[in-house]
Amino acid sequence: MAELYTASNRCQFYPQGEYLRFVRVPENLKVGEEVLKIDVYPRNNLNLQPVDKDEDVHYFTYRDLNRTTVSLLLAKSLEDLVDNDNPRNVLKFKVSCDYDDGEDTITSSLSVTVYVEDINDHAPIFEGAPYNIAVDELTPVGLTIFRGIRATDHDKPNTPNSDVQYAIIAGNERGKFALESSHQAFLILRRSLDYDTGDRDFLLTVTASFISVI
Ligand SMILES: [Ca+2]
Ligand SMILES: [Ca+2]
Repeated sequence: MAELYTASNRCQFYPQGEYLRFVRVPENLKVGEEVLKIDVYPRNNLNLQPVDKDEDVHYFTYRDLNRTTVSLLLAKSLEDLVDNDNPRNVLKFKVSCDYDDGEDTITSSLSVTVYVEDINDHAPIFEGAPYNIAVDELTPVGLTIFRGIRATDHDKPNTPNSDVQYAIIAGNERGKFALESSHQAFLILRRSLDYDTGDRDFLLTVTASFISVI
């Protein structure tokens, strides 16, 4: 009887001796979906607590699966964390439960570090398009005639998911224009223009795309 009483007031995480769990989840994990399972039994007054930043713990909740196991679930969307000018990749919290030795309540806990992976879920968007550019026919070949083409991609900054590549895909059949590079969409005059022979209107189509790393 005494043993049963003790057991029901203990808290034990498994595997024993492990105090930190690391898990990777995609940013598009849905609210209510599982982040990870934890074996903890017996357990008393299980709860989630903050570690560094108070707000981190609000992204998670848990559900009892059975006597031995709980499922940690996503409670709040992760979508805005990494698709952000100041991306946050890591959320930390701890799972705690109480151990009552008959005199004192001792809390034992397992720290959880969640790494949020960016998904390529934004396409580049041109700013200020369409662009109208007037060029003098006497403009020397090689001159940069427009620096205003710019597209932004709201995926995680400084990663392949948000890097933009530019290309002229139509309207440049006579090769009059070029972009400085696939990363720098400065428009350069490649061949001389002659208004009298029909160089009057060019409708250039420029695309912006993310870099495929496949
Ligand atoms: Ca993207
Ligand atoms: Ca993203």
